[in-house]
Amino acid sequence: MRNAEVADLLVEFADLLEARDVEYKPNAYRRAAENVRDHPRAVEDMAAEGEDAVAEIDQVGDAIASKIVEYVETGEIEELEELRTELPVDMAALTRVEGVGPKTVATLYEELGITTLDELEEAAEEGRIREISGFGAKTEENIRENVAFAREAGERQRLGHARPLADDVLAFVRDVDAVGRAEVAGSIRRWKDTIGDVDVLVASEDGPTVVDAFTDWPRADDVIEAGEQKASVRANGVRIDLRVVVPAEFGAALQYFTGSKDHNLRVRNLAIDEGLKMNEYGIFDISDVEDPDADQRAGERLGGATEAEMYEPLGLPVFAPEIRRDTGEVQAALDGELPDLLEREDVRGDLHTHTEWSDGGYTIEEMVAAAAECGYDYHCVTDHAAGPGVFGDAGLSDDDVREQAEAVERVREEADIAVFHGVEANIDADGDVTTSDDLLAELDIVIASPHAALDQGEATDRLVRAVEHPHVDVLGHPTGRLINQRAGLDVDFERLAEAATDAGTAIEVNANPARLDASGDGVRAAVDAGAPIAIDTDAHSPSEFEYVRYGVHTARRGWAEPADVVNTRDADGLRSFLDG
Ligand code: DGT
Ligand code: CA
Ligand code: CA
Ligand code: ZN
Repeated sequence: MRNAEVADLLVEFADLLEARDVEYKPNAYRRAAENVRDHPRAVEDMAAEGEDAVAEIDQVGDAIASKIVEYVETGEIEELEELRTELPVDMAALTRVEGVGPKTVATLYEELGITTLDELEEAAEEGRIREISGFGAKTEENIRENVAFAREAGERQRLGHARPLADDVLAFVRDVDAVGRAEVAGSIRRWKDTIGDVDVLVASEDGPTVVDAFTDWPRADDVIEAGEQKASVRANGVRIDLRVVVPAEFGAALQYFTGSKDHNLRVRNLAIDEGLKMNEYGIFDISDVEDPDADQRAGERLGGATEAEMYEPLGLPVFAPEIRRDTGEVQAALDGELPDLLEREDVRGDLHTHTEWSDGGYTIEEMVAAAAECGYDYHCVTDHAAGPGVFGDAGLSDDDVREQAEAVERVREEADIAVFHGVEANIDADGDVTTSDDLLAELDIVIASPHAALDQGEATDRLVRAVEHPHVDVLGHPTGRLINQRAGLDVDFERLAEAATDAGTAIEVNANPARLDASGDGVRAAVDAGAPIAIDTDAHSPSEFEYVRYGVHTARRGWAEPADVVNTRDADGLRSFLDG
């Protein structure tokens, strides 16, 4: 049983509770689900040790732990089965449609008997949804437009879900005696925000032995296919393709299977111009070959053991996988203008984090200590200010923030690193920042993020207003998207980046793997305009500091160099940015 299976069940539980208007509990189930999904241990094994073991997982309380144990032991959760009987729908698929939440699903079922995505699409096309009171033609149109997005979202995994599995399988195959080099390839090596499947490439003279070991990987739930040099398994809901090649052709295969297809096409065309042929077996001079297509290895072999051997005959460097996107990287290389990309070690602190004062799970002291543990020079405490889109009592009032300032001051006196205090304020539908200017003026740092009206479509003006606000230092998760779940705002990043440059406001790369917002394309616009960038984890617990790598690699997809990124500065450098 996969952790993903248990996590999906908890999400469904949350949705069914929400459909019945239950408060608070749904969010607890959702948070638990995400921590179960990516927990390094199999939750099944933990369940065998009892409820207490399961409750060790971050955000999993006793009640949820007991439901998980019930599922592992009996194959079902009684309470969930009852909820399903009352609302027998494909909740996961339906709620993937933008603008369709669990309560809408309940209404659609009660009014029209809709249970699946196909039925929803049909009802929208036949104009039956607008007939429901409170829905209207605009809602129906939205649903019709968003069904395709929802279908696609079901087929791709978030990077943050697939990447830890990829790391694990890579470590596992590297330990196999018959394996020489091993690397991931494909979209996972390019750190794309969603992943179709994980590609693993191994250099070995003994394919069958490697395939045997791979299909015995303990985390593999089932073997999809297994041949002499290739195999595919499924693990925690992710398909993993393994390919074994001889060492002399490893670089060629790695270059080929890393992609992207468009990057490879661009490079291959350069090769053709030079009378060369490159493919997954190597790079060849085919000027004396009559029929080069007859044999994939025909011609004079120029290289293929390493990626460098593949690119070098073309006068090209080994491109960082993140920028192999055919967005000008080949021309930049020929012009000697490739960026010197940001690295994780360049990041010296986090600008956006939460504590138990709002919806985080840990104290100010604990979060500061964890930041120091990461080797950071400073830490920023930015809990939610009350405002539109901040649920329940998670948002702090002005008085709360002032009280927290005193608490931060006490921690600051004992801390080994610099501590900055601020808030994550809210941008309303019109672009106003809803916290009072008086309070914002007292704080070291102000993040402003959209949390409400995330389905309004085009929102560039709204965000431009926010970055131009005199007290705002960082625009948090600009589009508000949730990968595979919510498309978020439509933003013209070129225009936003210009405004951010003029105002001296940083555009955030929110490194939470559900967000990766701004994405690589947004970062690229910021870099081109010269706008400052902030890489933030938005950590709600110490373990989430680890997300920084997703932020760094996303920024690299947008060609970010250390100088583009505010939090590569030391504490004094950050202070001068915030004061500027
Ligand atoms: P994914 O898995 O959908 O997230 O994206 P990729 O890029 O990992 O794609 P995948 O797994 O289908 O193939 C891995 C790489 O192999 C891809 O990036 C480029 C290369 N590749 C696969 N099929 C073709 C092809 O038909 N033509 C070319 N030129 N390259 C291919
Ligand atoms: Ca792939
Ligand atoms: Ca593949
Ligand atoms: Zn936040």
